[in-house]
Amino acid sequence: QVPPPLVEPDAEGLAPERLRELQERRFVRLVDRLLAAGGVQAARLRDCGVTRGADVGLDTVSQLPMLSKQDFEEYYPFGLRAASEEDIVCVHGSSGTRSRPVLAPYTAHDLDVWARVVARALGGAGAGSRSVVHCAYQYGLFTGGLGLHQGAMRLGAAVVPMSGTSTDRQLRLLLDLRPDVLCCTPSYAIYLGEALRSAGITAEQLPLRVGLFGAEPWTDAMREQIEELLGLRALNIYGLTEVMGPGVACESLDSEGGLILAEDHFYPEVIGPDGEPVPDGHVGELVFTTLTKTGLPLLRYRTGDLAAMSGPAEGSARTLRRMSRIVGRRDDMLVIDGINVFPTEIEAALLADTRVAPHYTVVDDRRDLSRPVLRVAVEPRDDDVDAAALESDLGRALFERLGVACEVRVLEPTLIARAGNGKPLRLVRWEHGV
Ligand code: ADP
Ligand code: K
Repeated sequence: QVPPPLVEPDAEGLAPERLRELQERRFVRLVDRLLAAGGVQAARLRDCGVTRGADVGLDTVSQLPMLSKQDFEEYYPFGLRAASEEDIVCVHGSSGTRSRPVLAPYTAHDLDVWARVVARALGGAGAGSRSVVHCAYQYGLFTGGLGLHQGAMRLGAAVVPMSGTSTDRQLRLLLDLRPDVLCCTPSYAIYLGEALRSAGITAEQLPLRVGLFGAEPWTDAMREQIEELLGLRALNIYGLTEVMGPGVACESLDSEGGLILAEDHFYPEVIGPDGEPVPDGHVGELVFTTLTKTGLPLLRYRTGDLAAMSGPAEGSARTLRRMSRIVGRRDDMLVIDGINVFPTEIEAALLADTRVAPHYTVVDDRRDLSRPVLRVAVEPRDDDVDAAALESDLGRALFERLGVACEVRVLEPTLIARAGNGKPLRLVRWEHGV
């Protein structure tokens, strides 16, 4: 099989030395932009003795300050913005901690770069201007829907913005519009596949050839299941709102299981627990520097996502480096249906209700791959509480705060499992096949 052609050969096929030169140049300009914008990133650079871009280089990037999700919380809503108000053309967001969403303002230039990296990802999956892209990521503040949407249009494909429309309608348009490309979360892909199967539609009747699935962690077991249910090649797409959205990295048909990083725009580092650089092939935390972003340029943003880096696939025309799938998180962030959920947020929602005792357990239940469920068990303060009313009130409060439907159970006092130290087990992960 012939590998799909490059969408941006000048970038995707750059020789390593040329890439490095480009990254250096962009990095110096980024630091100048950050210094000119003022704000916390400029102040931290000055504290390190950096007063102009020419003071820095990628060889010494590890000496520069890092940024984390806490900075987004502290400088909410737009304290990290570097472009003027006139130049911001849209805002996206995802969940943060302490009920403050993570907000990302984009300039027209940023949206252009984003569309281009997503177009590359789709191109690497074999899509082209004759493709029909069925986009079932959520449209809205979340970056998934509109991110894939803009990229598909940039490629010249026809995108169908399905978002979270009813399953019946998803199936109908899959059959009637004959899309060759499906984009959604991997758990939704399994859900759709099972729905098709129950409707008596076989994979052979479907026109789909390839899918870009991401926004949440998944495994090779899920990949096999999706490929079998839908009769397509299932590829992994990765990104995060802070850095851009989906398209930061993506598998291609010829990338052999690694996700090709758009490292001409997002300079990657992998660090260990003490911040020290981790060599290729070893897992550490991904840190990104946005080399070209103007609305929300980030110097050394700690993602919390754990992965390993490697070189390009042997003999591939795609010369940018690859990262492994995300193998875990540094913190205890959970991702349910693509939505990031922090256990501290669950706790805050529960303890805001005075009927609830400070003993609770959150179960991240992934036994059914197509329907990950967050189960929350609480103990009431008083025995005579109306359990049904409390369950429905807490379910509503959690949905409002997290954007995720949780299954809430009020248990008898003392029923919640305690660890050796007598404290409740706060978080339990219940994996598929366990
Ligand atoms: P997105 O729209 O890309 O999901 P968010 O900002 O809502 O952006 O969430 C980003 C987080 O989602 C990442 O930091 C990571 O933890 C998780 N994530 C996104 N894509 C993947 C993927 N392909 N595999 C594993 N985790 C992913
Ligand atoms: K996510």
